[in-house]
Amino acid sequence: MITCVISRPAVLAAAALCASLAAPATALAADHVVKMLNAGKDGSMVFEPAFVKAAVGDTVVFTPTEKAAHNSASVLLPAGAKPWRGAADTELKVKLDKEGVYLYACEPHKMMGMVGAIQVGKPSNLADAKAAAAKEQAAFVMGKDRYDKALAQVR
Ligand SMILES: [Cu+2]
Repeated sequence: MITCVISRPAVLAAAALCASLAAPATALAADHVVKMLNAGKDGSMVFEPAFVKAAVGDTVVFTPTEKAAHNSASVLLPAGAKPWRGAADTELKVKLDKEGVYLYACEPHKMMGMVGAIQVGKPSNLADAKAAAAKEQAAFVMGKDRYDKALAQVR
């Protein structure tokens, strides 16, 4: 015969857990971590993920997961957005205040296709972003389709 005995402290702990699970979710702005890697799913010298879909007020955290003088610098921005340029192998937080498409690159490895894109809200400047991406990619020695692959995910 099995007897189920729950002590009073255990019941209280269970009740507290249920209360915390039932608490309404607060609408906090999200952080999107983008790793800077020497090698990733898409090859060598990559941002991962190379495409982020975010909301206005969110933050992208460029993280030097692997070090090789990686940084993140903006290449194309929606109107009114502030350019950024991170230091080598250093975490950089970029707050996304404006709607649109953002292109960025790792300055030392841009020629190797170490680039990425961010979509915030409506991609109203997508045509400009595609044109700028095509121009940039033409000069790459490898990873010539990385901006295209990132921009193909814009919805
Ligand atoms: Cu790099």
